[in-house]
Amino acid sequence: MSQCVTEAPETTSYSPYGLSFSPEELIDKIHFLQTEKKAVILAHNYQVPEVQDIADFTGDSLGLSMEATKTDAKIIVFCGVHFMAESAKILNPDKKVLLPHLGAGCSLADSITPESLDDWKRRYPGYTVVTYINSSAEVKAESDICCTSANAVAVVRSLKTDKVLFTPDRNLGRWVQAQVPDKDIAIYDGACPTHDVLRGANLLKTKQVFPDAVVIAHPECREDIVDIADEVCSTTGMMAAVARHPEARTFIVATENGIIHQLKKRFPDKEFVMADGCIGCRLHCPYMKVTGLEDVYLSLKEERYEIRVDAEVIQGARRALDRMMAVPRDN
Ligand code: CIZ
Repeated sequence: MSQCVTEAPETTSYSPYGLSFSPEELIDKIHFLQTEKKAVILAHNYQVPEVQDIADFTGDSLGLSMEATKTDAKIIVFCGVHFMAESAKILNPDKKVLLPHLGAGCSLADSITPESLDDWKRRYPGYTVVTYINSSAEVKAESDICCTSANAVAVVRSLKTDKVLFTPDRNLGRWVQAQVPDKDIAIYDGACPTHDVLRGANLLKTKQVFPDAVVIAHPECREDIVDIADEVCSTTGMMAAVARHPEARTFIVATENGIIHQLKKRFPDKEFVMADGCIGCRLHCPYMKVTGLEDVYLSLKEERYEIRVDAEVIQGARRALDRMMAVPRDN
């Protein structure tokens, strides 16, 4: 098989805005504006390395939004995708939340709308709706409770009811069903194309090259991947999972390739290999990678693109998020 490259992919210096600042100049300008405007910069674990490196906090979407609630920042620059910035707005309604690039969407979040959710609710009357955080504010507002990949099992277990409608990720839903077999879980038919593309055969080939490696997989991966994995967890859970294996030198990682940067920073003496056996060319989310340093700079400078969520929607979505936050996380 083709040999693996374990480094996170390098990014280019191409400027879509015709700016001619060096990366160092951009970083200085970002820090200057950040201080001047009392802004906090949040970056998801899947962002490009240079954006992760200028952030005040890196992590998963919920962890980041919670961090923002603890700061006195007036502006939140959310380097992630749209639904994440919306969650930050829902949890921080009095702060200005900026998404640096409008192209930062999410196919999984787009796979469910309030109308399609209504249709599923009609098909499963009386079922409690558990909605993954990868969803729009409107869909959250129509749900009973939210979950993340770090607490999905705990959220479903915490429910008094045995009948659950899990949306929108079918792989995460199937993983939850396997952990909570006593509940009847109807599962919506959405998936993250970045995770769903990986197959067990591909992972097994990578394992042949690194037979002693510990396999860590995100629960958005398909069943044949999580069945092979030694650890199944959220991106934040992956940091703890590596720490749980001090004897291991190499880890095979089945999630979006941006995580490698954070893992290598925290565990510089370990080796991280993408599960697809290359630099993660398949495990690469195009939406997570649209945001560069120039977008962060322009976002701060021009206070663009502001995320606005209707007050009634905020109220409904907040209720679903608050119910979730009362449940302790799995990993
Ligand atoms: O909620 C998040 O941040 C997502 C989508 C994944 C993760 O595990 O960090």
